[in-house]
Amino acid sequence: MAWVEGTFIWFDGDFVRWEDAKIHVLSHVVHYGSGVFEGIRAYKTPTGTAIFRLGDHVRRLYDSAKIYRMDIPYSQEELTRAIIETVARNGFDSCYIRPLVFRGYHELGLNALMSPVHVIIAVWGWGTYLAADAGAGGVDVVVASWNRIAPNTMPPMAKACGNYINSQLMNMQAVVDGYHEAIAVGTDGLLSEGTGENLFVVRDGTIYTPQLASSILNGITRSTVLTIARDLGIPAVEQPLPREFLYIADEVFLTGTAAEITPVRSVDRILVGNGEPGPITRRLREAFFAIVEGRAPDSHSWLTPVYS
Ligand code: PPE
Repeated sequence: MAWVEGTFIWFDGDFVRWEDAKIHVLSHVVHYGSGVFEGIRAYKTPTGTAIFRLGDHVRRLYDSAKIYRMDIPYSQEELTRAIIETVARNGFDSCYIRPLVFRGYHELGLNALMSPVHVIIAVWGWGTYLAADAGAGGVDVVVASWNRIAPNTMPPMAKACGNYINSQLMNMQAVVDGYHEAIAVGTDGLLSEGTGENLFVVRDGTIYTPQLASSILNGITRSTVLTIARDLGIPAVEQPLPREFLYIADEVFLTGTAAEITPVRSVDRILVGNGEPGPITRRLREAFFAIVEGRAPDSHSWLTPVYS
């Protein structure tokens, strides 16, 4: 995936140069994973750069912080403006945006409440996330031998730094064994999600995705796909899904801000359908990119212009 550094990072209200955005090695977050973050994309549109579903991402950031008792020292409106300014200041046509709220340096020890809360916003160029050929042929995934974090251990709905140590175990297993990505099942044995993506399965013209209680992040691309499916008249349901549903699916795809809509070519080396991206995946991808790139009407008010 092509990664292009930004120039300025917003750090507690000021812009600092990329190479100067540093924290102490004894910051709480470094030792205990005590941070929450977002991943957002801005796209090039015919009328200028626009940020996709900015309000929903900011809201989820505040939800994640609330779950972890972190008081963000800015209002949602202030942070929203800061995100727009950071994109503008770095001058990208399209980019990935990473707001991060984290506990900083005070004293170590598990009591998190004493550490100061800091906020940064970074942006960078990020191309295709999962594999160079993801758009064309799709990715090969494996069902991980690790389980997804369970609901009463670490809350999956909070997009917290520490959650991703679980994702890393699965992703490393997949990559070392020659797959592009892993799919997690929950401790109940039912399908959950990818390491950084939500999961969709298509069979007989209906779209299925695990429900919120299946240890998933409440993905904004997931919600976008469900909404587009409704708009296109494709039936879509959220429900518990057994693992073997993947093997008999007509189509499987992953969704995420970074991954966008990525077709899955095989699961555990079993081909999905005939191994080509299916018609529903292709329709959803086309509709998704038409909206984010400003080629279709923004009927759900999902785009925030950066330069207005
Ligand atoms: N599940 C997980 C665990 C997850 O991390 C993401 C986003 C999603 C689902 C999809 O959510 P949404 O982006 O709202 O549609 N993963 C982010 C982090 C990727 C990374 O490598 O860092 C992302 O896609 O921005």
